Amino acid sequence: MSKPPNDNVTTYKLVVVGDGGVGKSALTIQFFQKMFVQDYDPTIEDSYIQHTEIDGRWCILDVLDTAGQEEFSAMREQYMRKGDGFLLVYSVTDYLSYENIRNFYTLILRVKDRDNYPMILVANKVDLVHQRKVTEEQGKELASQLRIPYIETSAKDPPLNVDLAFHEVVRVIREQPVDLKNTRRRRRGKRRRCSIL
Ligand SMILES: Nc1nc2c(ncn2[C@@H]2O[C@H](COP(=O)(O)OP(=O)(O)OP(=O)(O)O)[C@@H](O)[C@H]2O)c(=O)[nH]1
Ligand SMILES: [Mg+2]
Repeated sequence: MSKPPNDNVTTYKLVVVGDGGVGKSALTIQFFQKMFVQDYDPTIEDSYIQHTEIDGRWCILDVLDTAGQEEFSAMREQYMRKGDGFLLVYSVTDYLSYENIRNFYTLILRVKDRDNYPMILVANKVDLVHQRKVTEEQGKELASQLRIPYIETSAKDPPLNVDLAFHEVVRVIREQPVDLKNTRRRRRGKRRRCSIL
C-alpha cells in the first residue's frame, strides 16, 4: 500500500442512517477500529475521520454515525444536508427496520431535492441466521426498486462485507455522472407554468 498523500485528496462525507439498534455504530466502529461492540449504547451523533485508499486512490472518509432512536429524529434533515453519500442500514432480524428504509430514502431525496443520490442498502446482522426475518430476496427486491446497490453485512467478528459497504458508497459517489451532480429534481408545476407562457 502506498502512503497517503498530504494534499489534494477528496473528502467524502458519508452518513450512516437507519432505525435504532440495527448496527450502524457496530458497523462504523468495525470499519474504523476493527473491533465488534457487543453492548448496545444508543447513539446521539458520532463522527469518525480517516485516510483510506479505495481502488488505488486515496481519500478522506468523514463518517457520521447517526441516531436511529426516534427521539433524536429532529436532527435528521440537518445531517442529511451534509452527506455526500448514505448507507441505509436495516437489520435482517427486524422487519420494521427494513420497512422504514423507504422513509430514510425519501427524506434524503427530499432534503437533497434530487431524483437520485449516492446511497447503498445495507442488510446487517446476517450472522444471526436463526433470528432472520428479512430474506435476501426481499432485500434485493427493495434495492432494485430504489435503484441502489445491496450489500449483506455482519459487524460481528469475523466481519462480513463491512469494508466493502463503506468502499461501495465511495464508488457510487465517484461514478456519479457529472451532469447529474448538480441536477435538481424536475418540478411538474414549473413545467406547467412554462407551457402556459
Ligand atoms: N450479532 C450481531 N449483532 C450486531 C451486529 N451489529 C450490531 N449488533 C448488535 O446490535 C446492538 C445494536 O447495535 P448498534 O450498532 O449500537 O446499533 P445502532 O444502529 O447504532 O443503534 P442507534 O445508535 O440507537 O441508532 C448491539 O448490541 C450490537 O452489538 C451484527 O452484525 N451481528
Ligand atoms: Mg448507534
